[in-house]
Amino acid sequence: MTNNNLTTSWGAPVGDNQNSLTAGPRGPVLIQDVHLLEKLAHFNRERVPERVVHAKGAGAHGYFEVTNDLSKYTKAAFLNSVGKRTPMFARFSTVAGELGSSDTVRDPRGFALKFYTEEGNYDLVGNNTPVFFIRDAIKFPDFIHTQKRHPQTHLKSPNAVWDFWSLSPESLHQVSILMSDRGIPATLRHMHGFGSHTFKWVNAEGQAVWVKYHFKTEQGIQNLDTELAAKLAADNPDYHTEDLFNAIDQGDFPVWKLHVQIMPLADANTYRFDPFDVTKVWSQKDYPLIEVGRMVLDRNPDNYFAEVEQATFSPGSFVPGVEASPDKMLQGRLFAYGDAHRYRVGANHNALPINCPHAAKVNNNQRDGLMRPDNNGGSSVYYEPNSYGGATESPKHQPVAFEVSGQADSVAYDEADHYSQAGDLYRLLSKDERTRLVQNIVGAMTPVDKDEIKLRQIAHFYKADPEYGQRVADGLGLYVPEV
Ligand code: HDE
Repeated sequence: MTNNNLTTSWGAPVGDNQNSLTAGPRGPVLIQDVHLLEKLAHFNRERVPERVVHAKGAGAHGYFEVTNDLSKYTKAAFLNSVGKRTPMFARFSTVAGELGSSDTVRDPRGFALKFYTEEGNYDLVGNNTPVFFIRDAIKFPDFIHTQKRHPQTHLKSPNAVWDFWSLSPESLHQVSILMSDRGIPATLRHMHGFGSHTFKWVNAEGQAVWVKYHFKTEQGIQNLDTELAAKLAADNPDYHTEDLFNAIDQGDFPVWKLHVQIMPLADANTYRFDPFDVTKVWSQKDYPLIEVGRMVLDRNPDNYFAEVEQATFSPGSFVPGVEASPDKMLQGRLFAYGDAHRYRVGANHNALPINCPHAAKVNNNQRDGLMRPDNNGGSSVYYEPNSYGGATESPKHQPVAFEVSGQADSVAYDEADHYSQAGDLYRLLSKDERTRLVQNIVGAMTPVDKDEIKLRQIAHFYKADPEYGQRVADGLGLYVPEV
């Protein structure tokens, strides 16, 4: 029976954990109290940098089960054969708040999924909304600056938020979703999830299609009203985190149904708008939802830091059968996430238990780097090509070739319609939902101290739907000159 001695990090038993080693009863403390030294030093280093966005989050383990075999569209093994189950880990998060911020803020929710497939880990790093505020990665740091704190006051700045959005009209669709009831989900179990971007699926014959992912909550959509959300933010800032943990702990496992929209490759050239523009959804009349499977979360983390804080998801963690689309936001993210992980968790972040591919064997020539926790490849061959039986490339897993053309240039999206889908959304809402949408916007815009910003934003609402713009203007007590 192993003893239960308290030990140092080098495994030596600790004699006294209550009293520092001192010269005489009153000290001074002796520097040779190595247990004291180590304990204080490690305590100083407990925090790793929090995520620069999506810092506050909750995670859970589960599985994905195929209910409809789509191998005609993708050769991804985990999506083939009905009944197949793949272990997975999910992390849900807010966007702008710091690690200790409230769960019940008005904010998109991160919906990050890691599938431990037999062909490597596949990460789908989406949100609970199908679109995003911007559609070029180059604008992301500026956008997030407006969501964070003012550099002087260290306070949130409605001026910055609405100045940026009113000068970036492509944000209108996502702003309308954010300000609607869906902006504050009742729990993390009662919201949908989306891949948001367009991706490419490739089947075993090398034929490709474009694809969009939709995770529909089986719990049903439920949202928090603004007042209750504000109260919870004060009384229980971890309300969503607690709800997810308790639901799973009590066996009330949340389930999402995965559907996809499939677009034939050639349609991208003729569709009425750029299908890679992540501020837009594809009409489900044009590309209906096709069932794929179900995601069940049925196990809580044993340790939050080890499994949730150290989890690293990347939109670039593709597996055979899933590839990138030219979506400029997705392209930017293919760099950003790996870079963030190397900075935040270290170059060997994928060797950590939560991130390592349990169902596939890592076999490459990456060696060394800070905190390498495994045997670093042992004495195996450490370069390629080689004639000593080392890892070899497998040409059949080369991403499918595709045409690229055009001048190298910095060009805006060829699409100036920022309004029709935001207007469609407004007209889709019930009377009460519209009233709450307008109230939320008026509440958020009232502190803005420049009418120029307010009027510029109202003009966008107005172009989406005249009633939408007029009601916001009335709420703000502003006269809207003919737009
Ligand atoms: Fe993120 N995003 N993002 N994002 N994002 C991060 O990665 C980034 C975007 C999303 O639970 C960061 O590890 C850029 C869209 C989620 O760990 C960072 C752009 C969508 C999570 C980053 C975007 C997301 C992140 C911060 C513009 C939905 C949390 C720390 C191109 C489709 C994942 C980190 C988790 C996290 C970069 C836009 C969702 C900085 C550059 C669009 C769910 O790498």
